Amino acid sequence: MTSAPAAGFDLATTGVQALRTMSLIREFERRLPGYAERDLIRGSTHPSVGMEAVAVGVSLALGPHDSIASNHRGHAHCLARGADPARTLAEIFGRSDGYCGGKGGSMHIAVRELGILGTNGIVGAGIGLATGAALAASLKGTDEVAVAYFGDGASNQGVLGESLNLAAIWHLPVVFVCENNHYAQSASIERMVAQLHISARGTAYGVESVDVDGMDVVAVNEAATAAVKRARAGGGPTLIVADTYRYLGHMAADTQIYRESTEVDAWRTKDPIAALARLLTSSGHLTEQDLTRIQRDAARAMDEAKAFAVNSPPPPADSAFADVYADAGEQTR
Ligand SMILES: Cc1ncc(C[n+]2csc(CCOP(=O)(O)OP(=O)(O)O)c2C)c(N)n1
Repeated sequence: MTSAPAAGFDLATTGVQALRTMSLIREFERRLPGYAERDLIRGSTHPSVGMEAVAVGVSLALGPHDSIASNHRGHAHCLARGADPARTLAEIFGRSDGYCGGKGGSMHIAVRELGILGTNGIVGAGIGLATGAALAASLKGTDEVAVAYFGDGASNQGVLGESLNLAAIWHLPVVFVCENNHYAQSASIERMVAQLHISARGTAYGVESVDVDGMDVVAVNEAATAAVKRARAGGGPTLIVADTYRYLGHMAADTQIYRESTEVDAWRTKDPIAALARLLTSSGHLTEQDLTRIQRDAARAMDEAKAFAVNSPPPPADSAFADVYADAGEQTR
């Protein structure tokens, strides 16, 4: 269920925008396994269908100069941050009009102008990158905030403890967002972690830590807004642990023998998009026709993105060694 918003989350504007973006992400992600089957995608992609409320709730709390460091399940983080679905899909297809010229693919999507430091195939690596971006902001004296997205599996990586500690002692403007979808690939969190309350790890390092319903975009946004406000004001880091679930397999080829379909069905009843749609219609902000139009817009955007991506050529062979190193003297953000 999506909670009734407190002051600050305006259903008419932010709520409708959240529904549109979540619907676009759902449409984008649910099409990926089919593209992989048709060999439009080489290598693995990790869809986040079911988890849309986290990326969107957090992104709506950010300003234009903030940055995010993402993980292997990162398309939603990019799209919620404002990445163009066509250029994102072209990157995933390995085409030259992709954000990284088609040479990065699903797990290396970086968009400097949007503060997207990159999706990342190394589990946990984005945590250190966001902490570094926050350190840079702090040293430069800007009010920029950095977000690290990572999973429950990544919470077992040592870099989280190191980053929580440094962020705490240096009051860094970083928000650690753990998307607890209950699985790390095929391993359930119960098999991998003795302390199931991941937020306790943040508390142990002296970091403000909160648990939030990750299927509730309003709740996520309220937690993220508070965390970003604190960070911007010099109040230091926050760990947000969002309880969520991925409906599809870890990646396209996943047979999912490690979980019961009844478990998936139970989580689907808490669907974050359906819940927000119900809230927006019951509160009179949208009609059933509006919902149909939003869904149709998302489908059309994806049809256009697919046409753009398939018509984009692969990067030319002689560009293989371009973009490997930054140009000398190039400014960093
Ligand atoms: C350092 C490292 N170890 C292992 C892997 C293999 N691997 C890829 S995704 C994944 C599971 C990560 O789980 P989690 O952090 O919970 O994110 P989720 O996939 O659930 O979104 C693993 C173990 C990797 N890519 N990098």
